[in-house]
Amino acid sequence: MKDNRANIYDENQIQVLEGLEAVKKRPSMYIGSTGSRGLHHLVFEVVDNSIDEAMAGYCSTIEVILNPDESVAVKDDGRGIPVREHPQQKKPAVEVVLTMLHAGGKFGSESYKVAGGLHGVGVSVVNALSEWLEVEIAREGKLYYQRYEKGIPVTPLREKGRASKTGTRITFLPNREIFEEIALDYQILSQRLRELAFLNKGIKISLTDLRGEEMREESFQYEGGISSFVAFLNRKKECFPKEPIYLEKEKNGCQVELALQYNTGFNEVIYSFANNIRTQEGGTHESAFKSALTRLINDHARRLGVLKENQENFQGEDIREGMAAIISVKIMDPQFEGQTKTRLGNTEVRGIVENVIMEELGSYFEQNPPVARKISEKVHQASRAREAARKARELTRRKSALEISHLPGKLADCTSRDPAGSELFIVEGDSAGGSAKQGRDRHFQAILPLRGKILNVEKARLDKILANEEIRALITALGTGIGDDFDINKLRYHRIIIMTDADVDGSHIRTLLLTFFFRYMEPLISLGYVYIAQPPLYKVAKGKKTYYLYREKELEELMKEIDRKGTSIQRYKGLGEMNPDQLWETTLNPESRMLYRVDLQDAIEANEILTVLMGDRVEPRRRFIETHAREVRHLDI
Ligand code: 0RA
Repeated sequence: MKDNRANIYDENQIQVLEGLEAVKKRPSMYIGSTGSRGLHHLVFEVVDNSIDEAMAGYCSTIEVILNPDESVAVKDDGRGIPVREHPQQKKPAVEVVLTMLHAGGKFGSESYKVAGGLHGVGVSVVNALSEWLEVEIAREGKLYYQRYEKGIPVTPLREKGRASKTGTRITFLPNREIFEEIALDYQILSQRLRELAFLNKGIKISLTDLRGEEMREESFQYEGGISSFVAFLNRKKECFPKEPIYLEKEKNGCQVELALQYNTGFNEVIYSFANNIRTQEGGTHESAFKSALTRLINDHARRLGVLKENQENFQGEDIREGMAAIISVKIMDPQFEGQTKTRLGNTEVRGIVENVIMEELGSYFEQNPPVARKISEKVHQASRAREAARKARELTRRKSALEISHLPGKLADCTSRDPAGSELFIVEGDSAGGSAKQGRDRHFQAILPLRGKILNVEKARLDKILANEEIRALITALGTGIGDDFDINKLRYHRIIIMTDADVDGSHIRTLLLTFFFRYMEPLISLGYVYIAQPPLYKVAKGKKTYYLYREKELEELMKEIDRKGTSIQRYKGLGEMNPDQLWETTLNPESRMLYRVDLQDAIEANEILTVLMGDRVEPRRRFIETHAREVRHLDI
């Protein structure tokens, strides 16, 4: 943007707020962090000043040079920072710019410049956080020089020669006492400088790295601006139109630029910018673009007969499928809002952008009917595909009485969302459940405690079991639905581990669960997703050593091996007797636990057992449980 007004800079206009002590004390307040981000921010801060010169129409080349001593030079061919004495401060204006916070004073509302967010804090912040900084200015036929250390001038501003051109060179070494690391990353700089070159068409920005054995250099200059940016984003794809659609217009002091191109993929990529700052959270410019585009495409699709009278409008997401677009605005006083201050809030921008796009893109479509038709047809396809997908989803999503959408409250879920690595422990009793919740590895182990209540349905048939709250919680936790609606692809854990006490009640609960899985979720069993945890039967302590024993035979063998003197043997009666650490060590930890994988035969047996259990004669049932409760089979996986 060429600023044709007379040179209205006046040393008076630099407003002085405060010195640099505050910046040195709390650098993160000004540059976000003292890590890599903050470090690179220093360079971008200086570059932004040169870009401001370019946006005002006075600068066409910016060079960034990384020196072997880790200092960095940013050189531009702008007007040069003013050097005459500042009337209030009684020192050269450049010194005011470099030593006083917010001393930018570039006639605020009359040129586009970066403001708000992390940007626009001023070069004085860079000076404050540098071990040293040297400035060279070519202006009014002379060359000026001044050096600073930690933000304090160590030389006066000196004339050191004549100059035929104008411009500024700022060279600085970030202060090692402030930054964790002062080595700049070539890639980070290169990426942003390329972006700035796209966003400010025609400006040449170069990056030279003199630090390594071999010099490295890149130069960015795009006559096509953001149109080249879109072509760059789509460079590996098949796209249309061949040249991205590009429009640019200034309206009410707001400069609007849009570039867009479709590719044969399905992703939507929109990058929006305000005053060269990426607006990650969008804002008024981005939403205005989307709604204008939706309206235009629908209008044209109707006019071209792609959309029939009885059909509904295409939706935005169909219109943007496979689209890469950049929307960039430059305005006087950008308001950055949102969590990360990357949403443009200016309300006046909405109407301006909508208007510019309706007019400019509208006339593009009118002048290029084949493009309008091709886009309409592509959107039509996207819309049909989406509709088909929706119908398919609905068919498989038939609501069953048992479908509960949110996870049960007592489930302590794992953080991983990868079913293949996730485990669900179904734990008997609240106390063992509590220990298991504390002892587990919450990344991949989920705990669902089951109350004894399930026992009360002893005599009930399975439909009653299904009505049981505990079972319902289990179904929701698993995620698969049941019966006809069962969908193994929705299973949330590939190991479902039943963890009950080695007593009569435990065995009963296990039998009920296995029968339930067998009848209603059979694939879980045939695919080998169901396991039975094997808690230890004994804990034997001798001196500093502890043995956990999982079988009677192991106890016998151990007793033969070791001296019984000073040995304590504890027989575990239930899971509740173990503290969380012990439970982890013996039953949860994949490195040390024993698991038994249930097979179809087990499930069939469980089913038969249950039939006996549900019989009316109490005696055989009791005997049955007692004999089977002690039969624990072991099979390591
Ligand atoms: C204050 C006023 C003017 C320009 C600048 C600062 C300026 C700062 C930097 C930092 C790096 N390069 C820069 N170029 C310019 C306006 C000067 C005028 O009206 O002549």
